[in-house]
Parts: sequence; C-alpha cells; structure tokens
Amino acid sequence: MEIHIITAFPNMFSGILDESILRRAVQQRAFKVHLHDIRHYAKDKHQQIDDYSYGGGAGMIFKPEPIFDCIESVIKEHDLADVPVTLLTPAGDTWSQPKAVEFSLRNKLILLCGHYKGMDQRIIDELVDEEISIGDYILTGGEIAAMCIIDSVVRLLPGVLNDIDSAVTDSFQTGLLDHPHYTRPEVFRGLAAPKVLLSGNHAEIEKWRMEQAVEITRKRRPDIYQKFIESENDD
Ligand code: 6GU
Repeated sequence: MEIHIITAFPNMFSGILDESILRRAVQQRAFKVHLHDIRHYAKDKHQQIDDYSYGGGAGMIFKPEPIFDCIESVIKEHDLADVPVTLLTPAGDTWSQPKAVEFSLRNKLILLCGHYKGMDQRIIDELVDEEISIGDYILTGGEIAAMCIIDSVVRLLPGVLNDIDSAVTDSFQTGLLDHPHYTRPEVFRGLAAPKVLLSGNHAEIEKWRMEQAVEITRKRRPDIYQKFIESENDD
C-alpha cells in the first residue's frame, strides 16, 4: 500500500513509522509512506500557508494556493488520478473498524491533514472526496488522526501481524469487545487466573471467553451490544 500524507508537519510522523509493528511493516514493504510538506508549495517569501478568516473570528485558515499546488502535483507525480483524497477533520464521518477494513483493501491513500481553525472551503469543495474524524473531541491538527488511521489500516494488511487470528478476533472485528486475558504466573500476589483457562478444554475456554465478551459489551457499550443481539437474531 502506498500512503501519501499532505501535511504542514511531516516530522510528526517519524515516531510511529520508526517503531514496533509499523517499522517492520515498512521494512517488509507492506506499505510505504510519502510525506508531502505543504510549506514547500508556498509561493511567497514568508512561505505563508495560512491566513486570517474572511468575516473575522479567531484562528487561522489554510490558504487554497499551496494545498491546490501540493495535491495537484502529488497526484500527477505519483499517478494518483483515481485515488480519493481523504481530509482529516473533526467534521468528518467517524472512523471505525469497518472503515479500516475498507481502506485496507485500497492500494493507495491520500490523507490531507487539516490544521489551525480549518481550511478554505474551496479546497474541500474541489479536491476532497471524503472527510474522516476519529472521534468527538478536537485535536490541534489532523496528523494524529492520520496516524490512527494508518495504524488501524496497516495492521490489517497481509503479513503485518504475525498471527492472522489476532486481527480476526479483535474487539469490534467480532462485533463485541474483547474478553479478559491472562498469562503466567498462574497466581500473582494471591490473584489466580481463571481455572477454566488452564483446563485445556477448548470448548469450555471458548464458551467462557464468549460469555465474558458479551457481558463486558453489555455493561460498557449497550450500543454495540444491541447490534450484536440483532445480528445474532438474524442468523
Ligand atoms: Cl481528523 N482532526 C482534528 N483536528 N481533530 C479531530 C479529528 C481530526 N478527529 C477528531 N478530532
């Protein structure tokens, strides 16, 4: 997968790409990130990419020219004419596991990171195909949201997780929150791991895990629980 990020803060991405599973995925060429710095496309000598909002009000707005130039030249250079441009903004549709699955099936992504108070609407009207938010709170910019999206998408790509079952049994992927997990030692500070998990009886273990997952989901996320019950009744 080829991921193009349009951002005024490309250095923010080094951390997540240089560590752990994502670093290995880059090394395995499961995906490649191309960082495109909006500031490189600023024309004036101050390299200005933002300006005051017409009509007044607090906060700076991304100017259209640098972003148009940046996106148009990136599309041309990298042959991305058919690739949707995804804007990260708190006003977007909420990110979710089904969306992560959908994105993981695309070969190329273009992620445009919003910043400051927002961007000139003409950018959105002319260049943006879809808008994504990662939840109901405000971040200083779209970069951290882009990282969440990259992380949740890339881990679904073939070969990135060692254990394919691990992704298949994820919370949300199964329609339920995850059940509790235990590892050695069997008793820690007087607290014993549930006996059933040490029983070797896989049917009993599965039954216990399912019951736990259903109960945790019912208590914490009645919305997800309701959908789960409805889908069970459909089957
Ligand atoms: Cl995508 N951007 C910003 N700035 N804030 C957010 C967000 C995105 N998603 C949730 N909050």
